[in-house]
Amino acid sequence: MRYRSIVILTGAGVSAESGLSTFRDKDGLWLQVDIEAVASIQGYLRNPQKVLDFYNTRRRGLAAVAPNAAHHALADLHAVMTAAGADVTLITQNVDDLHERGGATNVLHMHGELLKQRCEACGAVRPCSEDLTIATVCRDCGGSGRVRPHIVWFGEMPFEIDRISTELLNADLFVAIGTSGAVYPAAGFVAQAHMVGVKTLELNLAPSDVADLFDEARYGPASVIVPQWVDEVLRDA
Ligand code: BV8
Repeated sequence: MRYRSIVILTGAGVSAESGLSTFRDKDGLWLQVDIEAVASIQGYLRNPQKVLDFYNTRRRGLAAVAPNAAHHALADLHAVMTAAGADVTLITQNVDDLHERGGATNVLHMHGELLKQRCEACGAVRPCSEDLTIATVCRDCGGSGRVRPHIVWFGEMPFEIDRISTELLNADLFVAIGTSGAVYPAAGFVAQAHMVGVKTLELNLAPSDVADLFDEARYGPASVIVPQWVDEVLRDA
């Protein structure tokens, strides 16, 4: 089938084979730390340096990993389909930069990015490659103690939700890749798509929490099943 508008949602599973921990698998991040203590606004207000250190460690970890075949295949899909006049919207829950390093452009990071910081005092968002501390000074307003990771914590509104809803309404295919379907509103996108007749596909290592809502599903490692799926789509492009 020739698609004219594909919306893709990725989760931690697409970066797993690059060496980044997922959250809810057997050795996942949320089994190693108290999720509320390090990924919620309450945790940040209670102990900001603890939260900053959690993200400092993950930001430093990016230097040791590289994009895998799934990241590269999704970048190729976007490039070829847009050149053919179709739309591909790549939404990720991931805060790493592997989609970009795999060649993707216009990635929509709905949960924010490890390599960006935001000043709570003036709202300025800037690139962030160094560790943040509670003494970090904002280069825009000069305030200190208010610079945080540009990350969406539990209880905070994800970015670009309205734009995502519009893209879902106008799509003819919604694909979820490497996500457990445990976190909302992202886990609700398949239901939103299904309600308006958009075809839905799950590409994952194992069935997600919302697997039964998908029209079609393929299971296996992302580095194998994503390039296979992209090749099929591009054959019909
Ligand atoms: C909000 C920060 C509203 C960044 C994250 C009760 C019911 C429903 C909802 C709620 C509820 N109580 C509270 C809520 C809301 C809450 C929520 O959904 N909680 C859940 C836990 C119940 N959601 C929120 O708080 C969101 N905000 O709702 O705001 C609002 C409204 C008005 C005003 C203000 C607010 C905010 C959600 C974002 C939170 N931030 N992280 C970071 O630190 O990284 S979420 C966290 O989970 C990560 O960001 C991650 O992106 C996200 C989803 O995880 P996955 O990516 O799916 O990873 P996971 O490990 O779970 O799964 C990996 C999958 O990959 C598995 O399926 C596995 O099989 C697969 N896999 C593994 N290896 C491979 C593979 N697949 C392929 N190949 C492989 N090799």
